[in-house]
Amino acid sequence: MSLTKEQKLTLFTNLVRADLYDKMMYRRMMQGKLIGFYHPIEGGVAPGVGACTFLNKDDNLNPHHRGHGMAHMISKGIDVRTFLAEHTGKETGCCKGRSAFHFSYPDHKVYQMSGFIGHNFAPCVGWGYAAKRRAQGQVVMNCSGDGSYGQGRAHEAMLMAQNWKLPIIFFCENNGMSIFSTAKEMHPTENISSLAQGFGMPAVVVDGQDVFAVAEVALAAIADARKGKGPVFIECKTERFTEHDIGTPDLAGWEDRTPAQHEDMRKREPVNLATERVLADKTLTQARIDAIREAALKEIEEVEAFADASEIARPSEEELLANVFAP
Ligand SMILES: Cc1ncc(C[n+]2csc(CCOP(=O)(O)OP(=O)(O)O)c2C)c(N)n1
Ligand SMILES: [Mg+2]
Repeated sequence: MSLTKEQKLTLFTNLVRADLYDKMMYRRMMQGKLIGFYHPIEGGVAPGVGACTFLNKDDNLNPHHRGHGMAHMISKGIDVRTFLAEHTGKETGCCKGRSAFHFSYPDHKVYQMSGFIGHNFAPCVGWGYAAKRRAQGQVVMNCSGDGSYGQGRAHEAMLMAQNWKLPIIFFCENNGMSIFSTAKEMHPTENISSLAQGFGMPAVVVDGQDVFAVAEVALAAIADARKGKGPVFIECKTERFTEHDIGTPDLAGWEDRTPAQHEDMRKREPVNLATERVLADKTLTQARIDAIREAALKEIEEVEAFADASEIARPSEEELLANVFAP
């Protein structure tokens, strides 16, 4: 499935936005302006954009925790002002600033952005079952990392999804690491997607640094799932350029790599790769690329101003005590 010029433009714009938003989040965390944690997405921004840019608003999305799902969710169309306000602990946040980074966007069928690894598999089966019963062509984009596929519930979910031909895309963002453990230590096979074979589920491995390649396979999987062909497993080979989360030392993988390996990894930076592509195939001119970047920076300025000017989250005593069990 080859992409149209319009599709490439949309993907490129979302990629640039997601990358710049990540840099803003990193900066704000270092400035002490965010509550909770931040798990940077630098180097791994393309899979979320490729997977989610062409989802419909009423498709279910389980976003990956890296970047707190920002690449996924801005591509699906959430209002980023409420994303940043949430992370800044403000009343205008999507969950009124109560959540740090465990939040939701029910209007966009993002019912959980969660840091609990593997939490997504059981609900995704439920959403997939509901989508199949509704028969309106909705799909479930179920994103998670290589780390989550060691969990039993991932296997149960794949079994049920394939058995019942549910419209679920098992979208694995394999950056080769789970905090301090490498995927090589955790998985006996080179490709995590080979797990899908055991369930007779189609699987594809894609270069996760190439947003256009990811989008092509995602579009094909979404189309098949909408037609009722059942689940598909997509494995994106991607990277994590930074520490796991800001403040956590990186004891395996990242620090163990030699400077030369680091340099090699960074040669395949997704925004640079996409820029080379759109210039080479004349999808965009340099002037247009500069304008996209400028527009994204302006958008970020406005988003930050909104979050900074908003009221600090102050739950009332009544709210704090509601639903608290007291014997
Ligand atoms: C159930 C559970 N176990 C352990 C953790 C601690 N933890 C947070 S992120 C993470 C690694 C996740 O690795 P992966 O799924 O590959 O995503 P990545 O962070 O590499 O993008 C772990 C083990 C957790 N959050 N939840
Ligand atoms: Mg990982």
